[in-house]
Amino acid sequence: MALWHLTLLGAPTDAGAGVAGAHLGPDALRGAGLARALRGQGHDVQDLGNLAGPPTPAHEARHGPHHLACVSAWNQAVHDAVASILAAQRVPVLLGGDHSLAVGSISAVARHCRQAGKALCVLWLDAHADANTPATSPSGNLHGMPVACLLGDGPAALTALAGGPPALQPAQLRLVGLRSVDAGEQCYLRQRGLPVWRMPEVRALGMAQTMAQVLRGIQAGTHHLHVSLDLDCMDPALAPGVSTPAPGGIGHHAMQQCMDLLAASGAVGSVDLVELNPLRDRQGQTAQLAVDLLQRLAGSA
Ligand code: B3U
Ligand code: MN
Ligand code: MN
Repeated sequence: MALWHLTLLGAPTDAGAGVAGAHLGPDALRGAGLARALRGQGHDVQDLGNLAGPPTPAHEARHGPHHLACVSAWNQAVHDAVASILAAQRVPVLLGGDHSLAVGSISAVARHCRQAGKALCVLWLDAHADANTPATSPSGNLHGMPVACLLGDGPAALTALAGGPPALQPAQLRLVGLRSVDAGEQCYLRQRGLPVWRMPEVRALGMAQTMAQVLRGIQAGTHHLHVSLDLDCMDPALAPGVSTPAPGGIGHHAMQQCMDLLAASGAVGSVDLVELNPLRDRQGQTAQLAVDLLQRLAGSA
């Protein structure tokens, strides 16, 4: 296994979620010993601390997605910070915060890959498709829209972060673990031809076979694999500390296997660790699990 030069970056906001608490995620991950655990494996770990950004407004705007200005400000900050980390040849690990922040991080990764001549693939581990647009969203919450934003469909303040063309094309994404998909999202996934492995399929194939399909054609050296890990992909019995739990998720062993296979690919170049909600956690069990998973994802140096 290779030594990773990791940079942890906290984005303490829950402005994209409909439930309060994800803003406490970065510090809960630190409290669970994230940096220590990774250093213990031999990795070089830098922690930039938490980004600054606006507080989540108490009231929603009457029209459009909730807290768009606030979410955009956080995403701009995340974009700029992730771009600097990548320019320094380090692996950014974004500690969320809600999943809307992936627009900023992945937009920066996409720009970086364009410049570096690397093929980008994004693994989206999630119970949800996060593929609503403002027109289809049943909630108005922006953490349900980042996939569409990254494909160019969403509020301009977010889609523009990629700096020109959309950050991603559908074939660059792989969505795994889905089991809560809205009607509008179903249409969107089909229309855009997004590669999806829903829970029944993951269960039927097993994680090893699922990941073999997900990782087909991805090679260390030519490819940059971004892992966007929404902790609600796991079963809530295992990982209760999330804002929008959905039963029937990925189990402990399968999740560990998934991380091990990603580590073995040698292609992981950036990570989002999002949607931890410490207010819903039980004795820090979800935060602890997240630390364990990130350790496996980085592998032993
Ligand atoms: N699809 C729903 C629920 C949801 C999406 N992402 C999360 N929850 N975390 C929505 O609000 O768009
Ligand atoms: Mn998500
Ligand atoms: Mn989710």
